[in-house]
Amino acid sequence: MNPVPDELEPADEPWWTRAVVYQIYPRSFQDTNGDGIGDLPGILQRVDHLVELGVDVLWLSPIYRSPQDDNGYDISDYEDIDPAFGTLEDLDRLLEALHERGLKLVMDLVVNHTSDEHPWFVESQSSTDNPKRDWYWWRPAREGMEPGTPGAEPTNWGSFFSGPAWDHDEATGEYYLHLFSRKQPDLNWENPEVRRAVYRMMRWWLDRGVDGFRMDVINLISKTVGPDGSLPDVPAEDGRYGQPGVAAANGPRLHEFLQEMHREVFDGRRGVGETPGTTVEHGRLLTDPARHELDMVFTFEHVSLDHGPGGRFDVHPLDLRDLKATLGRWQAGLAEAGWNALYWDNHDQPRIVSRYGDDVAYRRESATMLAIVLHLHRGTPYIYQGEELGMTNAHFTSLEEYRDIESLRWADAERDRLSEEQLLGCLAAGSRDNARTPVQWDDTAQAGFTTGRPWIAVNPNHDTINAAAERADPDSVFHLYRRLVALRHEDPVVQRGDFHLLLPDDPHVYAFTRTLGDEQLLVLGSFSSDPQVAEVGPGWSDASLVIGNYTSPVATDGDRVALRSWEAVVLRRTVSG
Ligand code: ISL
Ligand code: CA
Repeated sequence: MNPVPDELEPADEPWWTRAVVYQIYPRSFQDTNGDGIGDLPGILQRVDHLVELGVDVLWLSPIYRSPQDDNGYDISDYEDIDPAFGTLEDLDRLLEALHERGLKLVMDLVVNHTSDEHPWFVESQSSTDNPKRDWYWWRPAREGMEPGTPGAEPTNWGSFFSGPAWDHDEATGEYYLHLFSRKQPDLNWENPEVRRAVYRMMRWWLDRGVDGFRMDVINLISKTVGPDGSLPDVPAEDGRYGQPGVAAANGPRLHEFLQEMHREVFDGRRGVGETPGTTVEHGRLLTDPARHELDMVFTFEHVSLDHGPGGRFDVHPLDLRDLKATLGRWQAGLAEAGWNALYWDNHDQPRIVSRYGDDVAYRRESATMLAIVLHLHRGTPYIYQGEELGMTNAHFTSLEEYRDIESLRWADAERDRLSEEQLLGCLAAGSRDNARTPVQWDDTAQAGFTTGRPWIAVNPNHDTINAAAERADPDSVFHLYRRLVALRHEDPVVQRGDFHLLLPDDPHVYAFTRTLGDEQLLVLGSFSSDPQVAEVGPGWSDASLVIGNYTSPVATDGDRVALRSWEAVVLRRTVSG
């Protein structure tokens, strides 16, 4: 690796331009007490895995007290730990262990909604004149309709988890809004008391020592609401519920709320926003440092390109040209101001190697190619637990194996329309549970995850795909990820170089350059099992190899680079001004 000269490392570059984040879904990471559920002591026990990988930040999916209707994204106490995961003391111990090793801790912040068992909602629900009534979205039935009958909901918004986004409350006769499950009522951010309560809670965590927040569906906190408090219907087929996004996301007060949060809460500590359905233009406004809103955003566009009209359960083959165009647009749009979060996998996405790669014949090659391509973009890369081991989709074969509320509710809703075989096919391709099977540590009975019965089945392929095997093999997915993390730390071109997309029309090769001063990197990735030739133009034949996923040298011939099955190469040259 090139040493980093001081003049190339301006002091005003924020640390996350050099950082890699690791996401843990605690429930599936490491169990220590045999109840089959991963826990905080389990993370503490495995901190060395993070250190070995070299990552800088740990993002923890929610560990707060929760009825676990949506695996912790339904919080009933923001200032306590769910007993399934441990105690506040366990969290403090983990925080200390991370800080000792120079890692930061980012907590998941779920404040678009709470659990219906949160005391705020319990109060809000108790009567129409309760002081907290207005903390949530309560509305009467549609005019002239009998409350509780189909179609009488205040608007035609559908829940992201199937069915209407409104639930009828018998006791007070009104409906409350829940964009996710009925146990996840949406908070009303229009109410300043709600915002103050959230900021107070965030400061409480920062005072405890955490380093920042990943903000769940943060662009849903501002809804399109009329001066009289009315909420609009959305486009939908007659008698059906529509996608609520157009009315419930990216509302007119989003930027105002985030700037207020920044003023009230942050003192150098940071926030990253999860923003489904956000455009590049929004992304830039949200992350332009001059605006003091968020430090980076997760986009969903590049992980929705293989979805048909039926969404995540309607999966089609990827057209690589769409992927290049999409990520290229985000790179260009946030080039001058703003910052991208880079990811393939998280707890909501099927495993990338099973999706855009080939998890059968070319698992190692395609997993490493995908890693190289992603990590060479401009932005902060995220690694989701197991991705660094080349873990694959679950390949479940019966409905009983599924646990995810979104998957189960969707299957219920579609049962009349689709055969069991069709349901299973759609779930196998699209279910969030694909990412939620336990981390495969070794080849023993439950993959080293638990001594008990895991809450969700361990993937049987742990007999060959596991951390112990990956660690032992110098050419493994794991060791490639280690090299990529080191490259991000050391190479200013990887951190800050300008991005330029090449070969936009090539259906099989992903190609781009990164340029900083007179240093240029060429990144090539083949999305094919067949040999490919990339027409890269003159001047690369003497370039040096920075990183690749084959051990033997790369073949360059004049203006062309030959690529083997799922091969990725990164070349470096000096360009004269
Ligand atoms: O398509 C969607 C909305 O456009 C959904 O996929 C949704 O945006 C996404 O799943 C949001 O995810 C986050 O919030 C959910 C939770 O279930 C997920 O696990 C979390 O990552 C509700 O809190
Ligand atoms: Ca446990």
